[in-house]
Amino acid sequence: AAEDGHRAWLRYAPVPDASRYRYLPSSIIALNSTKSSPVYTAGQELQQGIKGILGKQLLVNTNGTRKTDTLAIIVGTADTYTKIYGDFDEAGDLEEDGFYLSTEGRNVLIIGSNERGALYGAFEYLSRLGQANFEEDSYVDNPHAPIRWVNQWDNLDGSIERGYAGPSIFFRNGFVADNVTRVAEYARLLASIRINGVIVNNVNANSSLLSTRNIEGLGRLADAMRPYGIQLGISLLFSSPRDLGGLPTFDPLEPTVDAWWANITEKLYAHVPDMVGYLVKANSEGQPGPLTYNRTLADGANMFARALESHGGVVMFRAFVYDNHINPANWTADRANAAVDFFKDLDGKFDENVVVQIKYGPIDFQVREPASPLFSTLRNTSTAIELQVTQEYLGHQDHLVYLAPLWKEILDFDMKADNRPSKVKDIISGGRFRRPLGGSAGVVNVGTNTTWLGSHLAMSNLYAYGKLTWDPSLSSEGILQDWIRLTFGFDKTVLDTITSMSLASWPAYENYTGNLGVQTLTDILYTHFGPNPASQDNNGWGQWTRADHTSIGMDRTVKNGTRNAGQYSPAIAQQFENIETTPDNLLLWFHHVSYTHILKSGKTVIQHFYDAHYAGASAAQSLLTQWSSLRGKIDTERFEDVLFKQTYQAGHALVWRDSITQFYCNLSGIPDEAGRVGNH
Ligand code: GCW
Repeated sequence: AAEDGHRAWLRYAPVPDASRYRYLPSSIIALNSTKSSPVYTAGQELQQGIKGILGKQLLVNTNGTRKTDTLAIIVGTADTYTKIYGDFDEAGDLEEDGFYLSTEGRNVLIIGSNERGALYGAFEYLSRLGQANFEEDSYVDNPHAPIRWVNQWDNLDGSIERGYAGPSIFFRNGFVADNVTRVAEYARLLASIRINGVIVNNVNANSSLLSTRNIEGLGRLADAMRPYGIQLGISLLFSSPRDLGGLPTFDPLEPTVDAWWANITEKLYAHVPDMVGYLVKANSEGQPGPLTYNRTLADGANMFARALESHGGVVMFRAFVYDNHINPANWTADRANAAVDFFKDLDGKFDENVVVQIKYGPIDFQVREPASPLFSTLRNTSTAIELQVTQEYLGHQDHLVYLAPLWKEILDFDMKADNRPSKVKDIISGGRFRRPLGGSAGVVNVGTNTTWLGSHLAMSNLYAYGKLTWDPSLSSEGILQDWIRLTFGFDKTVLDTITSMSLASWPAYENYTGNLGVQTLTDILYTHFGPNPASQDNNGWGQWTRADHTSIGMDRTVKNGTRNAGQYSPAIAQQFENIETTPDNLLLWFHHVSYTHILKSGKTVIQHFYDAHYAGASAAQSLLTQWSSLRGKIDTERFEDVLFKQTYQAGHALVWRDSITQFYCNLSGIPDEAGRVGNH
């Protein structure tokens, strides 16, 4: 059972009704594959998976041969396939990283547009078998966007910023780890959800990553991930030319600085020939950047773009640039304005291999935010969305919060640029503004914990992240149920219970931590864990609620506030400017209102706070009850592990409920109509 956590959704557990499978090919042909290539990996994976799921040991042949007298599972690239077997009809429909899967002919065909696509097809086939889906079918599956990366915020000393699953699998004591077993296993998990790039170190980067020893180490990490079609990338510290290189400056327009980066980049490619690129956090939260020299953020990004260009690498330049010392006494100051303020005049000034990586909302991974207005501001710049699998503001993996519904709300949000359909998902794919690049980055932060994320149930978020980067039209529930079957098996009660728990979890968490768009009312200054509404205001971080004795909320209107609503396209701006057309769940994000303001529901704001916090905490009790009902239906180890977490969440939700309701009761002096708050 400990193994089950480790193998996550790739357990390859036996399916109950394997005999329903009409026939099983008797061999696997991994077309012309050499050891360590993704097609070779696909062959091995198919062998291992079919052994586990159907109990049959198949031989793997790594040479394509025209004659197949026996039925075979043929896996390979379109090129190799056509050379040996001739054309197949769907060849023209394949896009980069896509695949064709056919289970209805004589042979099972798994044909990738490239090697990585072939591996994705093999995982797809195994996912179907693993869920006892034996339907005969043929289809092409292509990715929604080319960039499907994860970011790890791992430090060289082995700690992980905002990581809740133990120390790093990538680094130890200042260096790249010697043992790369877990790295390869992580790559395998990621490949199965069609992730193609991993940034291995923290965006708050360290220049000693670029030491000779570490560059060699990065080569080993890349070697460990390459068989899974995963390319390595790194985060860079902007001031490295000075800090590590000993130059007097790190000015991006200084030729010696340019040359320094070109040289380091050469060195990196010598060890990591397929390095995917760089991720850069500049001029944010104390990080150095081009603004230090009065250069623009585009000057900074393009410096890395030049160094990477001839190698085919991409620069992910983060839009998370803001001043964390803004003045709360200024009614119109607003951190939420920062990204558009910094980037709007730079649109079109970035090199072609730069992608601006934008957090989903204008502040910082809160339980509820509107989509960032930057998505519709940049028209001539490629963009990607940054999501967080690690639950920084969302309960540190000690609370169950299934995040696919939150992500989908953002991805499906229509920015109405130029009054034309402009869903965030179609902007980041490159489609809406016809950009060559785009996609997503998910901050994952797995660690050495055997469960990867420190919680069995949190793994649904990693699974869903990958699935949505590939196909954002998938439903939250559909993704979840695939994951449940693959992770926990076929018991109908288990499926229904975990489904109901997961789908209730984000609304519950929002209810007991921060409703009406007020943000997660957590401790802003240090832990980002547990209730601390008092910490939001009166500091330079700008995650303000503006709560006083009579009123609450950020006035982000153009007419009277920070003008943030005006950063959206006119149709959306008008909607948020106007209190009547702002949805209740974003009311306090955009408006400053009295506690007695009447919501669309007919309740006052303060009564909604009380009711929602009680409802949320009660839903958290129900998560525990529901999980408890699964005793005996899940192996003891995973059952007990999750039971412990759910017990904690149930208790912590009460702490949240009471802290928040008491805080606002004290502040407003308005008692709870139901008499639950204020009289003790
Ligand atoms: O909100 C902040 C996090 C930091 C993080 C930063 C960022 C890596 O609390 O821990 O730093 O966001 O995204 O850069």
